[in-house]
Amino acid sequence: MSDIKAALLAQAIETPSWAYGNSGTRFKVFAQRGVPRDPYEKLADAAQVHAFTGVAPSVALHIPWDRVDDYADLAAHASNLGVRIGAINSNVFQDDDYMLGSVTSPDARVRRKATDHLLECVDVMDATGSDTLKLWFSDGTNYPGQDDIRSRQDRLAESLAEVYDRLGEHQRFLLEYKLFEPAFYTTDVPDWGTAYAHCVKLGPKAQVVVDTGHHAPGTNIEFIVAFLLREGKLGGFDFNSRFYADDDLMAGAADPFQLFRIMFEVVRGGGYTEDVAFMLDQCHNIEPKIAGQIRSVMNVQEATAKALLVDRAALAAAQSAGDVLGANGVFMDAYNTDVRPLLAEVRAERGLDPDPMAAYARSGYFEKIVAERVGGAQAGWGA
Ligand code: PSV
Ligand code: MN
Repeated sequence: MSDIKAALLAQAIETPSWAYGNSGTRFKVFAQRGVPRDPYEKLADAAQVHAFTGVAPSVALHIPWDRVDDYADLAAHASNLGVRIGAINSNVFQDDDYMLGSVTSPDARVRRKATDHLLECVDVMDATGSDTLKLWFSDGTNYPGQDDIRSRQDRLAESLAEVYDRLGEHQRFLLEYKLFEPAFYTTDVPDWGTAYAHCVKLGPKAQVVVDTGHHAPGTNIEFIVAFLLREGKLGGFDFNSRFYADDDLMAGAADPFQLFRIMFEVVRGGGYTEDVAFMLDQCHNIEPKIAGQIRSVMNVQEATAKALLVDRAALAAAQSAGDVLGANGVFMDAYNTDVRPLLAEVRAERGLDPDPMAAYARSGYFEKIVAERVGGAQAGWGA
């Protein structure tokens, strides 16, 4: 048990800056009280999640949503708050120029502009000390015949190679795939296989990131995780929950069993190290944001604890004996264990309140930011 406790204490779950800003759907972005007005305030909120859970020490930025004049100053601010800058997320999907694609656009000028933005993100990594660039492309087409599918792959490969060459010794990029949206006919990086093929060709600093919301319903995500880990190509996760499409709901809220199965493959595949980044990519459209992040972090912790509890020796014995029901029983025993007392103990051992949700609610932080953050423009999806 002490091994499991040590492993749980060592976990690091990265929260996204954009989770603290206002968000919504294409129908309506709802404004909530106390929401940050700038990246500095987003970091302050993220630091609360770390303060109460002890396992959320880094914060992902999204450029240009988190653009500031002085990134070194932003990194110093993070450090003063007890957190650090995590992955830098590029954004080549919110500019009129990108209507027909960014790095895969048929227009060479647009491709240049998009690649230059990705290179700018590496500059931000240099200035903040971040070691991870996250690339997601909304590129694709809406109609058959609209553009040449294969040429778009060539353009993608060309841009990725340029960015890859710009990476420093301790930097890497994670290529994210997504089945569809906003493109509805073809998407240029629609699945893990496409992302994997590009990353293999580029080399060890290119890895795949699995956003749990980016698959067709029924996809066996843990198989993808097992496969990528075996190939040394799993760079990390964007955890979130989905009921229908890319819903970006709280991790572990829709299907905690799936999250457990994924975490089991991570543990089984030796990915429970710093090399695989456990990031959240979610929005809190209708629930309070900081508390929503704390809940999500706790959900990931619970899935992790259950995955660590699987009796691997008993499982292997049942598997090699062909004992189908026995093996499934070992697996389900771990899933059905209530790990909340164990996690409460782990937190207490770290000097934290065993109940982060209640401790945060008692802290008065929410009331403080509601009172203080008046005036200015609240950060929202897109800023
Ligand atoms: C795209 O849907 C995505 O998952 C990418 O990670 C983006 O950068 C992020 O969402 C923005 O919320
Ligand atoms: Mn994502």
